[in-house]
Formats: sequence, C-alpha cells, structure tokens
Amino acid sequence: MNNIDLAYLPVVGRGLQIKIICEMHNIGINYMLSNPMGEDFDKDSQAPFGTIPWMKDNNNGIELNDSMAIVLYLVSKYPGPLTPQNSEEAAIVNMYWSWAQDYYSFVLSPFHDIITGHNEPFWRNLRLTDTLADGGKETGISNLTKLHNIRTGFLEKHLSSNQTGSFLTGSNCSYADIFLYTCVRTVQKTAGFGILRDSCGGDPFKDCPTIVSIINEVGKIDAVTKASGDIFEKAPI
Ligand SMILES: N[C@@H](CCC(=O)N[C@@H](CS)C(=O)NCC(=O)O)C(=O)O
Repeated sequence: MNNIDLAYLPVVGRGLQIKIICEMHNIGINYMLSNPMGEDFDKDSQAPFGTIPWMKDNNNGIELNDSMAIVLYLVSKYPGPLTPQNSEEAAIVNMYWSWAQDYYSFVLSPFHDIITGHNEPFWRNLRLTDTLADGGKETGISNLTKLHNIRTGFLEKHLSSNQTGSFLTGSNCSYADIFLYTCVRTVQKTAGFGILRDSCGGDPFKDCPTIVSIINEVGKIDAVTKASGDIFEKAPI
C-alpha cells in the first residue's frame, strides 16, 4: 500500500481533509502529532516553513509543506475518485478549495486564537494579527461573525444560482467539497466553535441551504465518516 508520513495536530484544522482524501484514494498514513500538541514531529525544526501539515511520501521521499500542495500531489500521484478528469475541472475545484482555504485562514484561524486564548504577536509565524486587539473578545467575535456571514453569503449566493448537482462542481465529490465539509462541520459541531454558534443565534449556516446540502451529501460518503471518526465531537477546534 502507498504510504505517507503526515504531521499535524490532534484537531480538525487542515489535517482532516488530507486524512479523508487518503482514505478515499487508499493511501496509508503514518500520522505524527506535531508540537505544540504532540511530540512525534517538531514543526519548527523539521518543517521547512515551520508550519503543518507536512508530509513525506515514503515511496519516493518527496516532502511537502503546504496543505494544498499535498492534496494536489496525492490526487495526481495516486489517482482515485477525487482526481479531476481534465484541466478545466481541476481549475474549478482548485478555486473552490481556495475559497475554503481563505475562509479557514481569515475566519476560522483567527477564531482559534480567541478559543485558545492566544493573542501574543507572532505566536504563529504566518501572520501578525491579534484578534483580541482593539476591543477584546466580544469585538473580535462580533467582527469575525460578520466576516463569516459575508464569506459564506457570497459562496451561498454563487452556488444557489450555479450549482448543477449535489456537490460544488456537479455530481461528483471533489477535494474542495471535502475541505468545505471539514470547515463547516468544525463550525457546526466542535466545542470551541460554540462561540460562533452562539454569536449566530445557534446556527451559523441557517442562511446557507445550498452549502448545507452539499455538506450533508459529503457526510454520506463512507470514507468520510470512517476517516472523521468522532473528531468533531472530541476535538476542540
Ligand atoms: N498555507 C499553509 C498554512 C499552514 C498553517 O497555517 N498551519 C498552521 C496550523 S493549521 C501552523 O502550522 N501554524 C503554526 C505557525 O504558523 O507557526 C497550508 O495550507 O498548509
């Protein structure tokens, strides 16, 4: 069986989508927990960019240190149901993937700072932002809730007038659907994102029926439930 080393954290984050994709494409994973939430891998010295996810393909030794690069590599090197059929399909899937990546980076990730109480500058090497600055927690949550509504509002409007099947790009599930699924379920279910649910009156996706119907379709795929296990119930974020 194909086999990769994958270093990430014991949270949903940017790791679960890679696990699901591996499950769907029959790729075995040696899962390593990185600092600051594990000791199998030291992202600061072992990952070239100091971030995770990081992966190494044990078949050929290639190492990759970016989630999208990892996913694009895996679906092209080890073809399966998520491999795009042509350049046009790949381009559209990548566009939706990047929607989810932006939503994760600019909405979910700043929420992580509030949930975990981290507000020191440079606690992450990727950005110099303090979500709690200029108004503290309440203002931070209110601003990010606004951003959540704007971002999801654009996607919902676009999908409700363009969607042609059960998934983002038609009748087949893509790796972008998988990332959208992990983001939406994180917000709907994890304990930490209770603050966003409360801030939205209970359901942050109440005005997003198209997004929710896509997510529910993704949730029916066996490999998705198998790879997810009880992570949404157990992981904090
Ligand atoms: N563009 C990168 C971003 C990776 C990223 O931000 N990873 C976070 C965890 S989800 C991280 O390693 N943060 C630690 C840091 O920035 O120092 C990717 O998608 O892989």
